[in-house]
Amino acid sequence: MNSMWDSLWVNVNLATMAGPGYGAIEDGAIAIVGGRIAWVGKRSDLPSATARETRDGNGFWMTPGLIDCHTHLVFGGERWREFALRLEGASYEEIARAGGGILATVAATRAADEESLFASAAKRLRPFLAEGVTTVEVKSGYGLDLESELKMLRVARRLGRELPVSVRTTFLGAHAVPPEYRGRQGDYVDLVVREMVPAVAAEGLADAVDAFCEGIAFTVEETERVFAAAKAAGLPVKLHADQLSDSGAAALAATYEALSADHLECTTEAGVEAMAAAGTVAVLLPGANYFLRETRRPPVELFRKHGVPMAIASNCNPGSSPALSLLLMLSMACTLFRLTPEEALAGVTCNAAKALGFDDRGVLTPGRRADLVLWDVAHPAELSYWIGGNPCREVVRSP
Ligand code: DI6
Repeated sequence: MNSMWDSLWVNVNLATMAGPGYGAIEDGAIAIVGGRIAWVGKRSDLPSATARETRDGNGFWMTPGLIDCHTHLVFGGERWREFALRLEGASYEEIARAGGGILATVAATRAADEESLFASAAKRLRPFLAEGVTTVEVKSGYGLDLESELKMLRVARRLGRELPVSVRTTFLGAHAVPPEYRGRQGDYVDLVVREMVPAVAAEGLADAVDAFCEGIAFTVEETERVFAAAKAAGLPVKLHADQLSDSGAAALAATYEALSADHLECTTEAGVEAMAAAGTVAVLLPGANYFLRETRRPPVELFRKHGVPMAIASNCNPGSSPALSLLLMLSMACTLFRLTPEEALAGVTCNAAKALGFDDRGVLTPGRRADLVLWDVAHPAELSYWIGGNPCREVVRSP
């Protein structure tokens, strides 16, 4: 063989995430052509192709670029006062019902211009990028009127153009009922369904549609209307499901072949079975569990039993998870939810890719995007082990 590779990494251990045991290849090599992985294997099996550039991995571990598949990164203001109130005993729901919570952030986001929303979101995004995140999902849902929702989605798209990260956007108009529709929830759902979903789809600003199906948010029937509108607009769906109570939301998500159902602290076995049958990914958000001091846990044993893939995400948002570290979420997924370190890493690579509908990333195999991270660790389990610190030494991102 005499083909030419753009670059070749040697002296590197690979956690390919394509197979059990991290899909590990010790003393491996990985070659890149045109931003795609061209060859992966043992260094001893390297074919005799030449490379324009050969890189020494220093004996470190390499993983796929990390994927944060559930964030609310774009928002105005912050909510540290609520944190203090909750520490004094107020519940998340009580604060929301009193007009705080999501609606407080809606007011701040509506008031903010696009430039300042971009600046604050970019500031929050940078620590993720420094930790090897190469793909991030960003939701709207703090605008709750058409113009403000479009503004959030435009800012999210701009993050992907101006920072070294792929951005997937999700329209979350059904996140809360805005103040001007108080007492007229059905009218607001009409607005979401008739105007917002079609407009967002027409402008090409959303890759998926999400909703918050919960006692303090939208009912199963209202969520179904939003999902039907999404399907009509040709957009896949995701769902904030069973976070604070079991409303059968996970099963609803499965009925609509949702890419993912997220949170799931209160999901029952029937919901898990439905997700398994539909191929819906369970996105677990340990940051919210920790920050809200929630004691219920997502049914991890049932996800394993029924073969539902589990992803992990930061859920970065000002109210329930002001998290700026995806690696910390790996640690929390293990300590709080009892995932294994291998499951946690799969949760931010191959399974997070599935949760976003990607089949071109999340594993190190030929043909996939060359989104790669080099870590100064002796074993990939260390990525879930350290609390704080950042062993990321280099990020390679496919253009
Ligand atoms: N569940 C959450 O944890 C976030 N959204 C949702 O539906 C919280 C958003 C917030 O409190 O601002």
